[in-house]
Amino acid sequence: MRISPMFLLIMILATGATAGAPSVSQSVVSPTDQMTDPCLYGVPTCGSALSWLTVQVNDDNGDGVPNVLVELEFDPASNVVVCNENDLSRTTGLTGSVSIPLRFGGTCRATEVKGDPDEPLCSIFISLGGGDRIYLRGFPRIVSADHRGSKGDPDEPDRSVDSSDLAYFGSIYGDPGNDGWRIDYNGDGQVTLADNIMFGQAYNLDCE
Ligand SMILES: [Ca+2]
Ligand SMILES: [Ca+2]
Repeated sequence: MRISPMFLLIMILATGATAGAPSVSQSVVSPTDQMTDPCLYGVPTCGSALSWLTVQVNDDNGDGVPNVLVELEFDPASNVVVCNENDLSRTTGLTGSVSIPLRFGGTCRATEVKGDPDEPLCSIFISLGGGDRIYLRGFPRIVSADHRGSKGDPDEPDRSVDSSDLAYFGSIYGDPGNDGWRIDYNGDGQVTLADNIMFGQAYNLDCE
């Protein structure tokens, strides 16, 4: 099923946790909290260790909050294509940590979608249960190695990384300009060999 990019939510539902309530400032989202230009990097593949988002849910004392449901939610108005929606819900373990595979194609930039650079459209929220939800993180970008399609619409991601994506990647890599953000996969604010290597690791992978 096709889901478009723009708005990302993580809902964390407290389910009988013995620690305190989740804290926004004490929780840590990796690797995006360590990035200069934070982004979610998706690789459309099954069973790959290439790209994960790890959320360490802590309470006000910095102690991990176990048994909390963390859920990624993409805004239907975006054009991110997810491999399997079942990936998007995971529960924190005893230490309060949960890792979610970022298995999707497509690209999103909040400022392109709504034209407002101050509006954090690609975001994470924590739900504390009982219908309460609080904002955790915002991402200005969602990127992936899947830019173009060799099946169906050639201008849309198709859940696989092949020669059409390589051609697109190469065209930007040679002259990043204003499109450089689309292939800055590691979120360091630059297009370098490191991004090229990440693309190479994703090449020939798909959701099957
Ligand atoms: Ca593709
Ligand atoms: Ca980079």
